[in-house]
Amino acid sequence: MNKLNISIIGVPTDYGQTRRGVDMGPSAIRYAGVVERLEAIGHDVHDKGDIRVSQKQEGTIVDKQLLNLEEVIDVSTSLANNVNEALEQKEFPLVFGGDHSIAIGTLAGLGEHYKNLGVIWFDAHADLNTPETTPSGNIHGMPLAVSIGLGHERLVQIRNYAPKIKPENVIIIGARSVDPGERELIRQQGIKVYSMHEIDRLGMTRVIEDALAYLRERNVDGLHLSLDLDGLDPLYTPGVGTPVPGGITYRESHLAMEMIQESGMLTSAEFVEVNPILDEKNRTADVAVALMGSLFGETLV
Ligand code: EXY
Ligand code: MN
Ligand code: MN
Ligand code: MN
Repeated sequence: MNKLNISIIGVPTDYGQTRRGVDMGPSAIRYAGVVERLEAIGHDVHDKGDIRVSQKQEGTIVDKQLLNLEEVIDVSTSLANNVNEALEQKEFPLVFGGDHSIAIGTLAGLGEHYKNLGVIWFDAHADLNTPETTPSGNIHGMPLAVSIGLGHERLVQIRNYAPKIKPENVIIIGARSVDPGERELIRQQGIKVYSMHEIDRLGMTRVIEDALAYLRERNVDGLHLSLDLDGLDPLYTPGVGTPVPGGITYRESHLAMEMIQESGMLTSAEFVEVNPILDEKNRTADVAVALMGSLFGETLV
């Protein structure tokens, strides 16, 4: 395990969806002991605290296809600047949500530093909706579309460049709730998806082996893990805003983390959608921290 200089950035936002509580995700993850856990592995951990999330701006026009657009733009811009700064200081950005719309900011902060960034999107959902295809208007269902350059211009252009990542460098793992518009985009853009069906048939070992081999063939110069805790089965992570039964098991997710760690390819990560209000005690944050232990080299023996 090579020692990392980890920079923790909290993003206490719930603007990407409508269920209260996910803005307390960063506190729940800290409460679950993430700093001590990563230091115990031997890493240098800098908790940079939370980015400032503005109050809901009253009186803005409500766009039903893009709820809280102004607030999400603000959060994404601030987060992108913080992630960019962490990279400039040669630190490893580790971002805690907050709902999955934060990935717009994380990827905007990462994108300029890589020519060919690989992304593993661990999620029950594809998060590939656009304002035209979204069934809810919730921007946490759009971050992957925005990051490949599709969606509202002011989200796509955070930090004044686009796209942040290339669709052929994205791999979605755990999908089991994908909307019609997202299926269309997956086909059109050639995005690689290992749904729960593939995981059942191939097994997680083969899925991760194939995924990492695919990214190596694409000569990625970095690997970002965007881990949505709803990718796991709600039996293990009940404290999420959009739970979908029939997900990834506790051990399969640890195996995935351990294999990503062994690959030596990981350059940044974010853990999102922890909602302590919907949780049983702090279970979902505890799982998130345990997964980070495996991702950052905690040995089993
Ligand atoms: N696909 C649905 C929508 O766009 O509203 C549900 C999205 C859930 C998004 C969560 C973060 O993964
Ligand atoms: Mn340091
Ligand atoms: Mn998601
Ligand atoms: Mn999800």
